[in-house]
Amino acid sequence: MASTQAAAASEQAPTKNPTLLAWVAKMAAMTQPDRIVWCDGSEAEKQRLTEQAVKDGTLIPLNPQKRPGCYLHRSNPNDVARVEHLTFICTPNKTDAGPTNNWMEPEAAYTKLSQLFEGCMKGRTMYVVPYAMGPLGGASTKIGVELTDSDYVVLNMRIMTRMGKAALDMLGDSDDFNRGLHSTGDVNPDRRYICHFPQDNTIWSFGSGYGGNVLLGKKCLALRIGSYLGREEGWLAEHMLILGVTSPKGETTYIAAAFPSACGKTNFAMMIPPKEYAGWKIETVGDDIAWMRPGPDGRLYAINPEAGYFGVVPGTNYKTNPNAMETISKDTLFTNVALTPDGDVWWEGKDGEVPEELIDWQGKPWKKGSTEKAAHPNSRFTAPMSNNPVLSAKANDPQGVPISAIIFGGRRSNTVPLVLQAFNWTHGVFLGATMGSETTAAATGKVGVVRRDPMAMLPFCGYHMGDYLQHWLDMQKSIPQLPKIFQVNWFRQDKNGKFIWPGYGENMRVLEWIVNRVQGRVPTQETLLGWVPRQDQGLNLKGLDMSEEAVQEATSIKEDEWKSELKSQEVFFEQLGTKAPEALMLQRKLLIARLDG
Ligand code: GTP
Ligand code: SPV
Ligand code: MN
Repeated sequence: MASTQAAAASEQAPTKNPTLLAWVAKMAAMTQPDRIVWCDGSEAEKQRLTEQAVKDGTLIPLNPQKRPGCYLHRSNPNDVARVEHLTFICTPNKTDAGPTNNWMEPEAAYTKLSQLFEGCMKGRTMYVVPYAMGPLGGASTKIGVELTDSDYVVLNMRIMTRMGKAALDMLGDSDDFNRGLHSTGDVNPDRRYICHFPQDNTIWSFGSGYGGNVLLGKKCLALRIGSYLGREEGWLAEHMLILGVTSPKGETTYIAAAFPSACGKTNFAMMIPPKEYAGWKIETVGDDIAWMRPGPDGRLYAINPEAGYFGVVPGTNYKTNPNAMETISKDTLFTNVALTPDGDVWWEGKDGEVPEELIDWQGKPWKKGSTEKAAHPNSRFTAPMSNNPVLSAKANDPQGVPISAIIFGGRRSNTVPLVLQAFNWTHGVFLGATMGSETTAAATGKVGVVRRDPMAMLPFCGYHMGDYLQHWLDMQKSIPQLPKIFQVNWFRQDKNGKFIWPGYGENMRVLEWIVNRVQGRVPTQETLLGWVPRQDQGLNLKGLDMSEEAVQEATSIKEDEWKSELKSQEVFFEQLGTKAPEALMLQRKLLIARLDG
C-alpha cells in the first residue's frame, strides 16, 4: 500500500524535489488517501474545486448578482475559532516553549498524532498545497507545503497565500520548506490538536476545519514557527497590520500596529479618514501579520507575508469600514454568517434594516428579534487583497516598507488612555510587553476577560515569552534608525458601557499625531506613563462629535487604575521567572517610582 502511494505521489507530481516527494509519500503512507492531487493554483483548478465543494455541501453559492463569485461555508458548530488550549509547541525542553504555551515532547506528540492520522484520509483526497508566505522570489519569503484533506482549506489557502506552481518553482530542489499536515478528521474537539515542531519546521493539525487552526501558513507558520525562526535569524514575526499614510504634501509614513485578535487591525489598516482630512490617504500593506527585518539603510523593513484577508465580519459596514465592504463584494468566501432569502449574506452590524427572516450561521431558520445571533461573532470573510480599493502597491514588494512607528493597542474598557508615546525603545518594548486586552470570540473560551497579551502575541509566540521579549530588546542594536513606539486604546467605555472614542475613521486623528511625532513636528507633554498629546498643538479634534469631558475621559490617566494594573503586570512577569528581561524589570521599577513619587 505504502509503496503504491509513494509511486502515485511521485508519478503525478509536478516536481522532482526529492525531499518533498519523500515527505509526501511518507505522509500518504500514514494517512492513506484514495487520491493525491498536487495543486497548481490555476483558475481551472479553482473552478473544479469550487464545483466539487458546492456538490458536497461545503460551499453554498451566493446570489451572483449581489455577490459575484462568493460562497458561504458553515463550519461545524463545535469548530468556530482558534483553540488555544489544544495548540502545542513541541520542543525537546518544556522551558523552550515557556510558561505561556502548551507543550508536548516532540516524539510523544508525533506518536500521539500519528495514531489519529493513521488511515484518516481513507476515501478522501490528499491535496498537496505548495505556497509562499511573502512576495514570490523575495529574500524574506518562506515556502510551505500543506497536505490537507479539505477542499475548503485549499480554496482558502488559494486566497490567503501565493499558492501553487509558482511557489513550487520558487522552492526548486531545496529542502527548506515548512512541512504542514492537516486533516479535518472527524471534527471531534476531543481529538483536536494543533502541534508545532519548530526544530523540524513542521506543523501537524488534526480535527479542525477552521481558520487559524488549519490555514497553516497564517498563525502556525507566519507567527509561531516564524517567531522561532525570527529569533534565530535576527528578525521579527509579529501579529501586526502594516499601513502607509500619505499626507496632502505627498509624504508617506509606514506604520505597523499590533492589536490582539478581533481588536481592530483590519479596520485600522483600511481606514478612511474623516472629511476634515481631505488629501490624506491610507493604504493597506497588510492586515494581520508583519515580518520585519533591518534593511541596508538602517531602517526596519516590513513585509506582509499574506495575499488575502481572513477578517472578522460582524461590525463591518459602510460606515465603519467601506473599504472592507468593497473588498468582500466579490470573489469572497464567507464562513458562519447568516443567509438572506435572496441569497445574500447578513451579519450583526451590517448596514440597513435587520431582515425579517434569515437562515442563521448554523443553517437554522432565524426571525428578527431573536435573542440568538444570526451570524457567529467570529464569522469571517476570506478575500483576496487585490480586492482592496486602497491596497498599497508595496504589498507585493519583496523589499517591504520602512517602518517609522510601531503601535501597541489592546481592548481595554478602562485604565489605558487613548494614545501615548514611549520614552524610548526599551520603554516601548515594556509597553508592548505589558499589554492587556479583553478576550474576544476569535478564540474559544470566555469573552471580555482582561488577560496579559504581550505584543498581541500571547497565542502566537512559538517559544519562551521571556526570550521573545529579550529578542525585541536585542533588536535595538541591529536597527540604527529605530521606529518610535506608541500605545493606543480605542475601547475605553463610559459608565453606561458605551465606547467613549468613536473609533474607526476617527482614529485618523490619533494617527496624524503619531505621524507628526515621528516627523518631529509637534511638541508633547510628559506623563507618568509616557508622552501624550498636549492640550494645545495636540490632537486635531475639529469636526469631531465629542464633548470636551468625553475627550478628557478617553485620554485620562487614573492612578488608582494604574496601581491595580501594575499588580496584574507583576503576575505576568512572575510567570516568566528568571527569563523576565532585566531591562523590563527596571522599566517596571521606574514606573512604580513615578507612581509612588
Ligand atoms: P483578527 O483578524 O482576529 O486578528 O482581528 P483584527 O485585529 O483585524 O480586528 P478587526 O479590525 O477585524 O476588528 C474586530 C472588531 O472590532 C470588529 O467587530 C470591529 O468592528 C471592531 N473595531 C475595529 N476598530 C474599532 C474601533 O476603532 N472602535 C471600536 N469601538 N470597535 C472597533
Ligand atoms: C486571529 O484570531 O487573530 C485571526 C483569525 O486573525 S485566525 O486566522 O483564526 O487566527
Ligand atoms: Mn489575527
